Amino acid sequence: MPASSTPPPRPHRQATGQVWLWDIFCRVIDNFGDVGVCWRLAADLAARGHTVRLWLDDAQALPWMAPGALEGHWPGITVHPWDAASDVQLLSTLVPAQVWVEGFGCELPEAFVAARARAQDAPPVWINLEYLSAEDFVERSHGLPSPLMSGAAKGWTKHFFYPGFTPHTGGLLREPDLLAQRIAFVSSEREAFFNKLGVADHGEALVSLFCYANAPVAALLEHLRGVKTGVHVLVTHGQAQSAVQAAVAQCPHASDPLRMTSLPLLSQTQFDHLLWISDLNFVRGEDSLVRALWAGRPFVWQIYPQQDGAHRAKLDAFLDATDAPAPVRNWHGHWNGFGNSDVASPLPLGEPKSASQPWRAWADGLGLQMARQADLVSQLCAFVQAVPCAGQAPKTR
Ligand code: TRH
Repeated sequence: MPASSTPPPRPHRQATGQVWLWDIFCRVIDNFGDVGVCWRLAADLAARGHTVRLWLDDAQALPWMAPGALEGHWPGITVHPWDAASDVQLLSTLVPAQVWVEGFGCELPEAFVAARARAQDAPPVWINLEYLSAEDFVERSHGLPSPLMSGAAKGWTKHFFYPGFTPHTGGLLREPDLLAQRIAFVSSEREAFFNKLGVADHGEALVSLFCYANAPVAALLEHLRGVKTGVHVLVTHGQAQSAVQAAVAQCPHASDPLRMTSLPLLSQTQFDHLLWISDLNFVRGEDSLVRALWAGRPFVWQIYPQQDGAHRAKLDAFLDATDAPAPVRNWHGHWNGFGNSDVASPLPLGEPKSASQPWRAWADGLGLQMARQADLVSQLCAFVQAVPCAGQAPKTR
């Protein structure tokens, strides 16, 4: 199923309160999460009636992640190459935005900032959108101002905005109708999903696999082989498929008698559908963790590995903050290389369902609990609205 076969959804444009023009900046460090989060933010804002310019240093993921994005098929969003933000001639023609979002502290192009400062417009509300974490510092840092002491924007203020899992953070990206869409989808669309893939669905337990190349896939396949009702593993494109190939190369029968399907790169919408129909989701990074949480299905998260091992504290903070039961902690330890016991708990698949009740209850309860928290875009708009200079319509050129 080529990802581009799915036309982009026509976002439902509804202005919910004041709307603004946003400049969102995103540098791709590696993998797909930087652009995945920034695109999702842009699409959610545009669907609520805002207008967004998304400045990207690497847009190569957009054609499959959001078909039509580069062609301007998503109302309210235009995508711009990073270097164009330093084109003074171009900048002189642009309407100044009321809000700037610096994705993951990516540092805006100096020429872009200088051009705005020269124009003597009211400064934008400048948001530094940080990475998602459940660690304690997030609540302490969320919303803090950071006055700029030098440079073209000296005297302006940046504001730190932290996504998070508690009411004292910026919340999680969640489109207004997402949970209703998921409920409608699961009851009717599993067959359509497989038909689009051109793959037969024999009713086995479905496991989606989105992981980094170093994930212990051979051990996972060994566990899945023990599931009596049969398992169909849906392997996402890229590192997960490489990890499976390495496991099978190491042990040729590692995947027998599992059914293994290698997926093409899916759009974000199709990726959500994959998570919604699966019985167990292996996700990674940041954005797919949140999407697995909204899927309400048992999941295992492979955290983005960091050189200094800081990711272990981040993982433990998540498991503590969500009060993860023992089997969930056990598998997260194994899957992330922090296994604190030799024996992995049973996975929440097959029978008896009672054995995996704690895991299912955790996953289901987590999504419901987080859905009671205002979503990130709603909180971000309220935050922007509350900043004194917000909404001052800069002089249009
Ligand atoms: O790809 P990631 O590992 O991205 C990571 C993390 O964001 C991490 O925090 C960051 O520091 C690092 O990049 C630089 O995982 P993540 O965050 O889940 O992003 C994947 C995105 O790709 C997500 O939006 C889902 C999307 N996706 C698709 O749309 N289709 C697909 O087929 C697949 C596999 C992913």
